[in-house]
Amino acid sequence: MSRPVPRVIAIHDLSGFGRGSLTTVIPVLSAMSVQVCPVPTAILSTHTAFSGFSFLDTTESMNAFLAHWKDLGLTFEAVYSGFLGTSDQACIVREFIEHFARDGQPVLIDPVMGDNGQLYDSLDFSMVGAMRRLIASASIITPNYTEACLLLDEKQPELPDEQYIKEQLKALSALGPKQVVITSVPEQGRNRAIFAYDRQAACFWKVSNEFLPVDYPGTGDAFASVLLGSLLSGDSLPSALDRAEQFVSLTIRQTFGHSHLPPQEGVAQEKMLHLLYEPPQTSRYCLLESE
Ligand code: PXL
Repeated sequence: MSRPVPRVIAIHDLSGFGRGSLTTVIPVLSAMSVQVCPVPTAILSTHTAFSGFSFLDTTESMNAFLAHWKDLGLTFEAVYSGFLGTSDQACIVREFIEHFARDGQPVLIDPVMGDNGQLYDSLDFSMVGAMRRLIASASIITPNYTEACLLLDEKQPELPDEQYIKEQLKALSALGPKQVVITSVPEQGRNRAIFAYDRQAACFWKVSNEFLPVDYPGTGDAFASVLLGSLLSGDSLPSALDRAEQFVSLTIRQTFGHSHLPPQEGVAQEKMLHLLYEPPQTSRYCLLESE
């Protein structure tokens, strides 16, 4: 019998302060009527943009979750991974995928490694190779522009043209995932854009967003979570992009207006979750010319 709500395995860290990873994934997907079953990859006092964070490696408990969930015969509608505590954990994520997505369930891998041309503190370059191998098991990936360049071992051109990004999308798809989304791509006028590619449909899509002079950690986690929730509800890839972009942009604008709030604390997502109860009211995506 089918379930009233889809169930997702969410393999991300739990950071106690500074919104992001599981403290974003759980409320966002729950608001979209998805049951989240978390597998913490590490427990941190804050995300890594704060100095002095504590870090507990939970690799052993990931193995225990996997074994127990297999014993229980649990089934899930998707597997979703993000920030990993160590590069060795990529093998465990692959085991979750091999067991729990063996009937073709969607697998979204957000290869969380860095932003603005830099790796996050706590990670080293062994994570790049591990993520490159892991995305072979994904059906969809959502790197930001920095992560796309790391995965492809490319220098990061400051202002890539559309052709360059299309080549990146195809090259990443050739590593395994049939759908690829690259976020935070720099554009003229300091705007950022999201590009996407669907290999089977041979289509490229783009959604641009307006520049604000601030970076909030955790917005990539919100983006990927809304995207997955939207796809699981039956939306097309471009509609899911729209929905994720609108949620993140509106949440950033709502937070940015309160200029006294420290950006490290993340976006005021709690005020905006209600947007996820309804489909979006507008659509802005563009279909780009195919090759
Ligand atoms: O939002 C990505 C992310 C996830 N997990 C941890 C992080 C970050 C970004 O800074 O530090 C622990």
